[in-house]
Amino acid sequence: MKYPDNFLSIISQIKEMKIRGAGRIARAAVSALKIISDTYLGKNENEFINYIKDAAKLLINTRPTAVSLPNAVRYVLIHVINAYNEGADINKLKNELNTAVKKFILNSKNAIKKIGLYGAKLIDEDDVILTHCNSAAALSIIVNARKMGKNIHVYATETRPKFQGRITIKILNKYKIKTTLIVDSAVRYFMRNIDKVVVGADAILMDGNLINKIGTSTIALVANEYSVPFYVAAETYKFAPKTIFGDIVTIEERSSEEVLPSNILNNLKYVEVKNPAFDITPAKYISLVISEIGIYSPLQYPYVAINNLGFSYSDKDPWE
Ligand code: RUB
Repeated sequence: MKYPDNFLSIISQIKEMKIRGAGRIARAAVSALKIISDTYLGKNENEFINYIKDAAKLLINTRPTAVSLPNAVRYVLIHVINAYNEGADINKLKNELNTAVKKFILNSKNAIKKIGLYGAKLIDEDDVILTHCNSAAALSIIVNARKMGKNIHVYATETRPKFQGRITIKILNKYKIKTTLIVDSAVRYFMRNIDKVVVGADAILMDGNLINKIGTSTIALVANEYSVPFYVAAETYKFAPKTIFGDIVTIEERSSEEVLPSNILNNLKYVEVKNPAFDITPAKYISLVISEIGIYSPLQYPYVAINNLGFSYSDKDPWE
């Protein structure tokens, strides 16, 4: 079956990182499933389910690391497949899908707000906060601390090679938050000035380890060296449920072009470029995880997150 253009456009925008950040990717993915449902004009329930499953596979293959994406898709699919198994007709299936999509998006936005409210309480007057990349959840904490009237200063890394730090500084500037932009390699140089590190999450694994933008683990190590608290802002749908069954989360390796243009690289016969987009921060370097259902140690977080995912997890995915 041919996919609608606006669905394909979401697929390419996620791949090209025009839609990026784990939470935004998840919300875009469920909106893409709604497009598939809305544009299906047939009346065959079985065909509809297969069409949705195929679209789900395309979506989850756009970027491999942020588990918010499969979690969001899984949430919607499980609702639709359960209704199908109970004999729902095509209209009921579409209704189920719409309701699940709306609910996921609403819960996701509310989660970011709550993380901001809880996390801001951990920020003190005159704190200097370091953040990395561009995370809506981490920024929610920082912006809320400011809205609570706290005088804060933020150091933001530029986050090579895609410079997500430039998005972060624009948002901080909009909220009139004093900000210092630094190159990624200056993190250790400045750590003596920092009171707290706040970052987002692409995935949190069963052992409490965090996967986030490349460079996060180095920041955590340096924070540990300087005894600076390292906080992770993570909605519960950042938990990777399949790690319970031994699955690993793949670290995305992106094009060398993002680091060095191929017209230069092609002339350097002995040079290669490696461009992993994420790295793994061991749980022992994480002070606290701030989620929408509370603040936890990294080792408690997986247990509370699985109960809040809104679907029963198994070693098989609903699109398989
Ligand atoms: C973004 C990134 C963010 C997390 C959390 O990477 O690593 O820290 O996704 O973001 P990329 P959020 O730019 O490669 O997608 O809190 O907004 O979900």
